[in-house]
Amino acid sequence: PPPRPTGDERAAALRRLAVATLDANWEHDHTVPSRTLYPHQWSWDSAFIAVGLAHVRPDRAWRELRTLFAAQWADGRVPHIVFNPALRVGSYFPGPEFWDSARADGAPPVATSGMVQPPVHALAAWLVHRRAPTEASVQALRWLYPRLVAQQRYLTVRRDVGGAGLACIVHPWESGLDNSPAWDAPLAAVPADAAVMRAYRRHDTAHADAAHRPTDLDYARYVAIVAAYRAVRYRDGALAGGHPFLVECPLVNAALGAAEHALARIATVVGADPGPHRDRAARITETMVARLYDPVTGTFHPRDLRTDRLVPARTVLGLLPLILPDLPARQVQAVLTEACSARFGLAARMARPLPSHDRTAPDFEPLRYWRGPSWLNTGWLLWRGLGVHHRPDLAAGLRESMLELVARGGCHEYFHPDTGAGLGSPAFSWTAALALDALA
Ligand code: 9YW
Repeated sequence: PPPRPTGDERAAALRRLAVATLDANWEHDHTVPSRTLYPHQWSWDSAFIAVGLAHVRPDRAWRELRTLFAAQWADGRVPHIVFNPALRVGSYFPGPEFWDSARADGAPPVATSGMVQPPVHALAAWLVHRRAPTEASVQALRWLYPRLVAQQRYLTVRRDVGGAGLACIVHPWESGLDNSPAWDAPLAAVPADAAVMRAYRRHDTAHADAAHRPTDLDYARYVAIVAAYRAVRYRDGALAGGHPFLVECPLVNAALGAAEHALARIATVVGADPGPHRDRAARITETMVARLYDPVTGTFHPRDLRTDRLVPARTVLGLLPLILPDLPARQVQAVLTEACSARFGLAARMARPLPSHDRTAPDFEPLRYWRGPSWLNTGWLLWRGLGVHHRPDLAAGLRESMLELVARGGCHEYFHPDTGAGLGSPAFSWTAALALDALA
């Protein structure tokens, strides 16, 4: 066998690969997640990508965020996809013609989707500035700050369907973990027929193994939910009255709370008052503990607002509230216990990568997208949470496991949770970006 590379050699090779991947995926004013599968701009991808770009091209990191926020809607929503008008029709499903954002009030001139993704952008903006603070980064924060505040306001006011101050997602895609088992129970109530998909041409299954992707029945439901939201032109006023999918997601709300903490820091740089951000952050954390934490399982779960019940599935989503700096000690301990259990296998020396779903569950699927495989972004969020809550031993174990995945498999979209083999797109931007950040 060839000699094992030293740590320095591994790091240098990894850095070269990550930089080359981000360069190849750069498209004028933003980065595509993957040239084949996802050729437009995605919202939370751009936040992770900016965190990585900050280490090599801070100018591009700010450009990435500016391009995304230039497509923000008048009501403050940051769309989950900004379509590249130069691409031919049919390069992604569902494309601009399906979303039809032009007919919605307050949509930007460029075509976008009508939904959101986890609001990790304020955290990203803060990390980009902290990595390379310059006059240009202060200017960039000045431009972004009111837009980030509007994004928070949209989520906590217009999307507060439950009335408790948390944001509600109206589609599994808004969680970023499209086909997570977390959505099975709420989705089962959405009427749909797999035959619906005969009317559409899926693009993903032409570029990726269908056995790894959401099923046609999943897609039929995804399409039915978008159709319901599109029919009211993406207005949120009537959601409570009958929208088919209404869920409070632990990741989206943890990101919301972490964003207020980041905004408090950004506020001090741009000369605004950090106080209201700190107050809102404290309220979000308290409300999450009251509404999404289950003392019996010792982890966080989504709340299905249509039944007012917690979803029983134990997925990686339940661990991510650890990114909240003010999470009380009891919940920190409980989440660490869950993370270190056989379900997720977190350890100072990890035997296998962190899975996206409980590996002891009967519906754990090692190859199917968010139902088992390991993803770098959820690993990175947990890694940050371990840093925030002073667990350098576990943080080091998780970091090593993430870097080893990329060093062996390349910048894949996701990885086999047992073997670490690379799966999905082989040149995926957030994998490259977050590896760069973990290396630094
Ligand atoms: C799809 C772009 C997006 C991510 C999502 C991920 C996937 C789109 O890709 O959704 O067609 O499946 O689930 O989190 O932002 O990388």
